[in-house]
Amino acid sequence: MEKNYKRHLITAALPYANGGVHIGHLAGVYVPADIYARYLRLKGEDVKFICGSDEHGVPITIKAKKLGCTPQDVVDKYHKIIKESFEGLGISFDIYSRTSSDIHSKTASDFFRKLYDDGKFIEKESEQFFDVEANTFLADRYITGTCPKCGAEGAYGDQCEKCGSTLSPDELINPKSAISGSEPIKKKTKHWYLPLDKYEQWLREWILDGHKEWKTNVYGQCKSWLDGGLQPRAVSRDLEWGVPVPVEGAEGKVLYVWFDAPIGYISNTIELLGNDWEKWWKSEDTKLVHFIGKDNIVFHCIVFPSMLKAHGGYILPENVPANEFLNLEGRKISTSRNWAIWLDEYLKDFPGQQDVLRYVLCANAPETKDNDFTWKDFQTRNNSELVAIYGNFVNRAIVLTHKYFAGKVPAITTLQDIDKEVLAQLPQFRTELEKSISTYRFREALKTAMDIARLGNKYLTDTEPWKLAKTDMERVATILNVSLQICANLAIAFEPFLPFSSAKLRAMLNMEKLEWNSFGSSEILAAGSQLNKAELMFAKIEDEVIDAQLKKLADTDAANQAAAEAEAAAAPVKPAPQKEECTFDEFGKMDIRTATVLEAVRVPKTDKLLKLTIDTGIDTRTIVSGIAEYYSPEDMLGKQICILANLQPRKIRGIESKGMILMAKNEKGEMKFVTPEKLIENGACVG
Ligand code: B3M
Ligand code: ZN
Repeated sequence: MEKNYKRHLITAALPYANGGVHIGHLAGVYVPADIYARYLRLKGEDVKFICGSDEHGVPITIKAKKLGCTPQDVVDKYHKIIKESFEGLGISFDIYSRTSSDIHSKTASDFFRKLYDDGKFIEKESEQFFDVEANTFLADRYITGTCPKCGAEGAYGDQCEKCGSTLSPDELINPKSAISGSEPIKKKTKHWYLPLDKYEQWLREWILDGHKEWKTNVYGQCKSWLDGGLQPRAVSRDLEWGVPVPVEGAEGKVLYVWFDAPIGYISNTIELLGNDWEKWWKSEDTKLVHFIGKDNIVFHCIVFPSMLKAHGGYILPENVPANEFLNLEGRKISTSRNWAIWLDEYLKDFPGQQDVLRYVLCANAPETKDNDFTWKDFQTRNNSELVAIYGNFVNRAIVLTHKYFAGKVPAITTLQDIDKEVLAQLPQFRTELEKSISTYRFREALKTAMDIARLGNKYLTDTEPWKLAKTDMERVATILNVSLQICANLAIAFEPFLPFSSAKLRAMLNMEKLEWNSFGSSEILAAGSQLNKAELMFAKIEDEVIDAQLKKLADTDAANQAAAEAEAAAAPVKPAPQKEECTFDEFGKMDIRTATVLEAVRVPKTDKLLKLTIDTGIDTRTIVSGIAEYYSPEDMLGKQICILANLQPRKIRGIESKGMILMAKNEKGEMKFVTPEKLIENGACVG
């Protein structure tokens, strides 16, 4: 049995303020969290929906360095973009603050200090990479080198972006500091560790025994972490940017970003509520739910709960409904390759169409597995679901009411069976929706809401009130009353999902407010009440609009490809490793001499071969050489070159080749022939 909670504290992962928000974030975290928060508010529950920017961590300092500004500049810029775009999409946070705020710094610092004072940490010295020139310890991301797995240059100390391997800085070949470019040394440094191993047993009981109802992907990840055994985790870093470690002698050290960020949920609640915050975090009748993406599961299910447990006095999350990932047009979303649809750009490109994106992202939410967003599907869902089903039904009901009853809700005279059947389904829809939403199955819930519109559409098609208008106005009145009651139910049912459309519909129906409690009723609109003018809720999206978006992606793709090619072209070519030693005698056996090309022709039906007639000083002979990709016959004509004269003759394409042209060849396969620095007679020996 679900406990009776007095309050609902809902958190959504704090986005890193080093970039914007894209559809992957939205589908995974913010749209479902917002649906859940809106639903509970509509039910009259006491809800606080908390979020903010995550403004610490190494990637932000790297971005600042790249842009030549301060980390604060970076987070100021993106905090604003993120906050405004969330507002634009109607994500209804009660607060969207930031972790560079003073309240946060104090809250995180006090939290650490309490754990420190209570002896909950282990202090440990370890050897870390240190940049002597820049006089600073190096975070894993700040060390680059050759990937030990794939040989790519520029792999980071935590990951190779080329082959995707997770690395530790010690594994890198030729590690270099990304700050000064110098070779880092190892230096001792002290850090504080949270001994997660000590919480393992407790976590097993709390999650594996106590929360079997968690989503399988979440439960499964927790189980595999716990089965693998937990290790103490460092909660501090040698870094300038972050919340300073509040311990004497800890200058130059800050809290690890994953230690301070979840405390951001608490500090943002404090900022929102002042002294009233505690009952939201410390009272057993508050239900805490974290909405996150799957890459954050360990931090929200294992690390943060252990921190809360170590601190004492805090409640724990009742659920962590993490989602999987959303792909874009069949490919993984990548911020560095700009393979994404950014929320701020969407809002500019599709003004007034926030609900279309909300609808498509919820309908496709990666709840149980990774899912794909395509622009075609976006168009189809808009045109054949939002426009053709929901919008069409509402429009018909309201327009007909204006036509036949001057926009006044007509009264019911007698209900026929078909009317009763339709109305009887409304409370059932409510029960279904409640069940789906409270178990975090938002796609299913959205489908149920759409089924109400489907029902309405079918009802109008079956009863055809426009045909009855000449003969039976009483019947028309009943049908339209029923239809309008369905519209009112739709306005409520869809509010958590499509708040902009619900607001429009509510205005058209002249409903004072939307309340979940009225959902299921067939008497939401009083007979005789006046409707407002019908307005279009959704507009058809034309092919050109979709094509423009697809072109944007194709351009991104082309730009990425060009950049990759330019990078490959600019990459220094590594020389081949030295061959095995040879003796002086072995070398002396080779007859290398100068020669001049007298004739040159392509070997027919080959791309690579030239047949060269050579004056070697001692004879005129034929050599077949695989240089045609780099030199045309005209290029070679009359050139003085060097040859290996005493190479055993061999037949190439039926032509006897006596000797070999000496070419300098790099690892990319590019070739240049070797030539004496000044002309010399043919047959001069090289050695
Ligand atoms: N900023 C990671 C992320 O955006 C991180 C979440 C913090 S939640 C406390 O994926
Ligand atoms: Zn690699």
